[in-house]
Amino acid sequence: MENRIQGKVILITGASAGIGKACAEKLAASGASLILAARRLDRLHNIRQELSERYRVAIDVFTLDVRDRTAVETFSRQLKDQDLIPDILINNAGLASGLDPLQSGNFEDWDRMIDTNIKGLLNVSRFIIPMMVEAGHGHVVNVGSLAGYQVYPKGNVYNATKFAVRALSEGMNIDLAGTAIRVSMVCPGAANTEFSEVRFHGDREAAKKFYEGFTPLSAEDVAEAIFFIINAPAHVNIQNILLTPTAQRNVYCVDRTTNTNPHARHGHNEV
Ligand code: NDP
Ligand code: 8X3
Repeated sequence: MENRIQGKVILITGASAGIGKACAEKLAASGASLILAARRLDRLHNIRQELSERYRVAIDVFTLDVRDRTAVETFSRQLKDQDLIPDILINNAGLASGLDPLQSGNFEDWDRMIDTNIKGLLNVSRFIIPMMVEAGHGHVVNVGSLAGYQVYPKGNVYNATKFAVRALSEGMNIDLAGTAIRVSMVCPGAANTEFSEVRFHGDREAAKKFYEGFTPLSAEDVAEAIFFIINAPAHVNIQNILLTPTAQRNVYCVDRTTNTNPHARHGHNEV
């Protein structure tokens, strides 16, 4: 396969773990220059050191909370000042926080998810896309989810944020008609990252149980799909890839050899 990634400047939000980190590795290996952003700068420094030594590519790291609109604006100005105009933006930063029925939902969890997954994605897009428009080219990849297609019990607000990512991806694509800028989305099913640990507020046992009894996607599987999307020729826009573990046909149909999962007992992911 032709490598169209080489030499591209790629901004990845949420690059300190999971899918974002796997994208950093895959894209560095393909010769891209990377701009990595997340809140945990220490992790980004380690990733930069490891990848730049191994692949000899330029990597800039920035501490960034995508919820903080002023910080995102300052960040985008810094990029401009340093002539770091992203050819590709991977809007990956996101999380699930809590798993509660709507009627007893935790307000802080709601705010965290809405502020990160919807408003954070909007903040970054709002400041980065104009740079692409000015440059006359660009590609935005939004990380949606299978959870943006089907609602599952107690998923409520997380589901809503990922439905929103789908709507925003379509909206961005339409609004950018007439430009050369492509907008794509990747929608993974269950992927074994720190996602569940974050969702269960640091409860590693609960997180581990979620992935028991079937083979989930890995962060690298998702990074492969993103690579495929952004490596397409400029006239091709792969608008969406929905990928699931083979054992997961939809959010309710997961072929588990064990049924010890706390979600399964409550319906989500029950075969
Ligand atoms: P991880 O928890 O492993 O990684 C999440 C990343 O997002 C971290 O790098 C974290 O960095 C970053 N992040 C979270 N909040 C913020 C913030 N406010 N500002 C900047 N960065 C932030 O989870 P995944 O890799 O699995 O998640 C990545 C994306 O994939 C999310 O959008 C998630 O919804 C989506 N997804 C995940 C699936 C899964 O099953 N794992 C399936 C479908 C979609 P830091 O804490 O350092 O800021
Ligand atoms: C994460 C996938 O189905 O575990 O977006 O919520 S799921």
